[in-house]
Amino acid sequence: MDKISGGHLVAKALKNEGVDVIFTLCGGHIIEIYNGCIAEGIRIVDVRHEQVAAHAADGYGRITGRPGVAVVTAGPGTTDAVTGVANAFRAETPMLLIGGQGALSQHQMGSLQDLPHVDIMKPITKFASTVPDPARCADMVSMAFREALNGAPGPAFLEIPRDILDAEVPVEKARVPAPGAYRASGKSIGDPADIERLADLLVKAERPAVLVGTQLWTCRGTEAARRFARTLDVPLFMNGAARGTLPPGDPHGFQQTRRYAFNKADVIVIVGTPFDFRMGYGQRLRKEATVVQIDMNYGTVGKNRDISLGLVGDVGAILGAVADAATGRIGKPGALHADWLAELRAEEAKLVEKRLPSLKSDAQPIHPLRLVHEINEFLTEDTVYIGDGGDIVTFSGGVVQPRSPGHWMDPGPLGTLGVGTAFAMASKLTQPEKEVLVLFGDGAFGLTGWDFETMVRFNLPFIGVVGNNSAWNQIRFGQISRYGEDKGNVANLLGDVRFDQFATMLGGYGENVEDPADIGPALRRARESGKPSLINVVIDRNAFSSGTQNQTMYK
Ligand SMILES: Cc1ncc(C[n+]2csc(CCOP(=O)(O)OP(=O)(O)O)c2C)c(N)n1
Ligand SMILES: [Mg+2]
Repeated sequence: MDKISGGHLVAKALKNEGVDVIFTLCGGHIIEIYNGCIAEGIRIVDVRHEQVAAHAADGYGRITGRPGVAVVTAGPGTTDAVTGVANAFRAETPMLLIGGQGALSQHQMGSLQDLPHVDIMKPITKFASTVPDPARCADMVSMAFREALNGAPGPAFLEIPRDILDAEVPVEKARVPAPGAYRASGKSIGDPADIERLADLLVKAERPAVLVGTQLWTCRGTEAARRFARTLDVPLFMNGAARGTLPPGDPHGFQQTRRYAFNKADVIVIVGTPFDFRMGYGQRLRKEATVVQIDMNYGTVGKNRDISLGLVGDVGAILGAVADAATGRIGKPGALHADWLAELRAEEAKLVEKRLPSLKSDAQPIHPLRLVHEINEFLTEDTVYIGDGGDIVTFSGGVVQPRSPGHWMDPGPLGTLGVGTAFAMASKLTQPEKEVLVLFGDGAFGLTGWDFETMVRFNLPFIGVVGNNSAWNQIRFGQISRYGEDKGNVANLLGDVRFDQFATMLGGYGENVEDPADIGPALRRARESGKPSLINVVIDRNAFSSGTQNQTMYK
């Protein structure tokens, strides 16, 4: 009778889900999973900190649409990964964390690295469980995937005790769900009557405004959103991973006038992003406006703010269906809201004009806006932009425009510093033909920066830029404005670290930049080096983004 181990069954289930790489840091509890991965041809990428493994799985989930998988050992391996799982939870990313555990036969006896992992993970996952039997290993991995992809996606956690992973069971005793046979499509459009209502609302609207968020990318709804915007002639604002849905310069794409539009609009449609702090909990929308919310998650619709209409389902499929429903009702195509679009375009131009001097500033230390402007100029259609930092990334939000959807990555609403290197790793492993540029804050880079070495070891070239103000500057602003200079510069100043030298020490490419004219050439040399790189850019510590100055994140 053929036998198979629990660890090998785990790998079989990963393979059936289309997982081709796991992110891990080794530990005695989990080695049988490695053995299974070798047998199944799944790549093993080993990092230097479990937080990075979890963030990389989060990144993999965002980029591929398939759950990313991190495998970490029991106890500290699992607790180190908590932040990565939590980040994926708030960002609604599908991922699976597998944690080791002491042998079931020694349950509660005080085995090495024993902790109540499932209890720890419960509040930050959609599903968390122990695997109680080797024959259930593949079955429970597929169960975890189904739960991770249920509605708006999120992380799942499985704890697998060492004796369960190591034990061998007869092959015919183990359930191994077949590829494509244990999950359903979630591409629903909700109530068809509501599709008609929304089409009607938008055709009759005078000043509509539409915001598309990360779920649009999760649903791969780019084409539907483009068709929706063009058919209904509505302005589209893009958020999170939906940035790039319309390329820069598109007549329906707007970046600077969101607040202006939300203050004046008569119909506002919010797609795939919750009314959380980024939206002022829904309070930054004109009171009298008709507000429509479309989301994958039933629990998000109507939360924090009353709405006129809610639709739940695949947000791309819904936008496509609304465009179809509207097509027959529109007279002259493309002219439905021409005056309103022209008004927004003029306002947009005014705002761009106003900050132009800072974008072009020759000041030293370098103005942060000059740095992000240079980065925006440098991006190609195939550059994935990753923001990992405080104020420097807030600056970039108003300037950097990715040329394609899914080419903007930020932590999401948990605001976790330290995602950058891991997201770059996930990107270069899954789409090596794409360039990756990460903008780090100097504080953020330090949190997980040792995995720069992993990028070197696996030959994963990327362009890293450290906006170096030797401070945790986004927090420093709030402290100074509240307590004054004397008591405000507390616990927020960092040393002047030469991150370019850190890169070269680890076998990468590095340059130090203090003159703004050198930013562009340094970026190009980093691109040409074909190595993981860090350009250390010394920026002005006393320039703050308007978002930080208004402390909008705390309002
Ligand atoms: C893991 C984590 N710790 C702390 C914070 C709080 N925080 C938000 S922004 C910020 C400062 C970031 O500094 P840096 O990365 O150097 O960027 P800068 O603001 O200086 O541009 C801090 C500490 C956080 N968001 N995440
Ligand atoms: Mg800083």
